[in-house]
Amino acid sequence: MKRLLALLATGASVVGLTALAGPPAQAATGCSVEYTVTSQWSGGFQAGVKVTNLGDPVSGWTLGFTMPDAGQKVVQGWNATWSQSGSAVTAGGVDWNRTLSTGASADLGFVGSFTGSNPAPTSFALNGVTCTGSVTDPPTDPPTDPPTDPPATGTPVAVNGQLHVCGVHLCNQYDRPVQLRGMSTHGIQWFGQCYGDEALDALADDWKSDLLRIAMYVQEDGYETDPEGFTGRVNALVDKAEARGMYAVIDFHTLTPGDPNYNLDRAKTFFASVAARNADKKNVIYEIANEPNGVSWAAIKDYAEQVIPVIRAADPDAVVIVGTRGWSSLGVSDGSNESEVVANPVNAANIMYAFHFYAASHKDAYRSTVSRAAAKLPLFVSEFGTVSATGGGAVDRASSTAWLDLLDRLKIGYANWTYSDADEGSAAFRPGTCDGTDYSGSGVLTESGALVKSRISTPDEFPTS
Ligand code: IDC
Repeated sequence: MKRLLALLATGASVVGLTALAGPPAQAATGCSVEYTVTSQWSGGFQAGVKVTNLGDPVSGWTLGFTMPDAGQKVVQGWNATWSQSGSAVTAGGVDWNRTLSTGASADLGFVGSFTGSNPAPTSFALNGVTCTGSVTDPPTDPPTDPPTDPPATGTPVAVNGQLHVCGVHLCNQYDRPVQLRGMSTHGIQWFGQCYGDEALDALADDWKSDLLRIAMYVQEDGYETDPEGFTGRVNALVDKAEARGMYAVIDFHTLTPGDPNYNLDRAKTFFASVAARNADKKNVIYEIANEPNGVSWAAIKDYAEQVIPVIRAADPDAVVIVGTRGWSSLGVSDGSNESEVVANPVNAANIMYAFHFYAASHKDAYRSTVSRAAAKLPLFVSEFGTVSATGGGAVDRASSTAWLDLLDRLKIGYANWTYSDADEGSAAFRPGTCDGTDYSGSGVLTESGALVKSRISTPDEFPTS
C-alpha cells in the first residue's frame, strides 16, 4: 500500500529534459527527489531523501527544500551537512557524495521533530534548480505495508552487501534496516584454537550467524605484545568470515586501562593497516574501543574523532562502532545515560554507538535506557552475555530473553560473548570442545550456547527491496 504522490504537479515532470533543450553553452541541470518518512512517533520522525542528478555531472551540490509547518525541525542528519533557517532547510554534499554523475543519486536522511502536523517538504531544488519528486506515506502502526518479498537466498553478506547507517538503523544495500545476529570470539590471544575452519563452518551453517566479532585484546598479552602478528591474525579471521558470507566486526578490545586514549597511537597504527588491507571488502565493520571505563564521554569522543578519520582515509564507506562510557553502557554504569551522547555526538557520519549488557547484572534500568536511546542513536550491541558481568555464573534465562526480544523489536544487531570453550558460564561450548573438530554435535553446547544458538539460527528475512 505504498502511495506515491507527485510533489510538484508543475515544473515539467522531467526537468532535466527541459533544461537539456536549453542553450548548449549552459550546463544541463535537473533532479528528482524521493522523500520517505521511514518512521514516525509522537513529536518525531525519521526521513530519507534520495536525490538524483538528472543533469550534467556536478562536483558539488546543495539541496534546498521548505518545511511546510513552522514546528518541523531537522534534529540530526546524515550523509550531508544540514542546516535550517526558519522553514528553509539546506543539505550540502559531503566527501563521499559530492560528485554526482548524470543519473547518480545521493541518499541522505535526518531525524526531525514536529509540533503540529508533519507534511512532506516542498520546493526541492538542487543547486537552485527545482526537482520533480515523490513522497511516500509515513508508516502507520500496525504496519499496513507488510513485507511481501520472497525470502532472500544467499549468505548474509551476499544478500545485504555493503552496510551503512540510515537514521538510527543499520541498512543494507537496498537501504532497508537489518538486524545482524551473531557471535563474538573470546580473546584471540587465548582461544585461537576455537576459530579454525570447522568451528567457523558451524558458526555460518549451523548457527546461521550473520557475523563474527573478532575480539582483539590490546593489553593482557594481546596486540601490544606483537602488533604485526595480531594484525595478521585479525585479517585472517576477516577472510574466513568473508569466505562464509559473514560480516566481521574488528573489535579493538580495550578494557584495562579504561581510557581509550591510552591506546590512541596503537589504535591509529592498527586501524590504518586493517582499513587499508580490507577497504574493498563489503563485510567489515570497525569497532574502535570495546569498553571505555572510568573516563568521560568527552575523552571518548575525542578519541573517536581521531581514530575515525584514519579509518575513513583508507576505507571511506565502512560502518564504525564507537564504545560508550561505563563499559559501553551509554554511561548508565557510571551514573549517567545516553543524553550526554545525544547532546554531544561524535562528529562523523556512518557510525553507531556500542551498548553492552550482561543479562544477570543489567536489567530493567538498562533496558529502558536502550528503549529510549534507540529512537535517537544508532545502537549496536557488539557484546552481551547471558550471565553476570564477570563472564561467569548462571544463565539468566528470563533477563536474556527479555533483552533479545527487545533487540529484535528494535532491530538492533548483536554479538554474544563468547563463541569459545572457556571455562565460564558465558562460553557457548563446553570446556575441551575446541581441542576437537565437532562443533555441531549434541553435547558440545553449554546452557548459554544452546539458548543463544536457538535465537541466532532462526531465519533472518532480510528485506531485498
Ligand atoms: C572476560 C572473559 C574472561 C577474562 C576477562 C579478562 O570472559 O575470561 O578473564 O575478560 O580479560 C566485558 C569485556 C570482556 C570480558 C567480559 C566478561 O568486554 O573482555 O571478558 N565482559 O567479564 N565487559 C563486560 C563483561
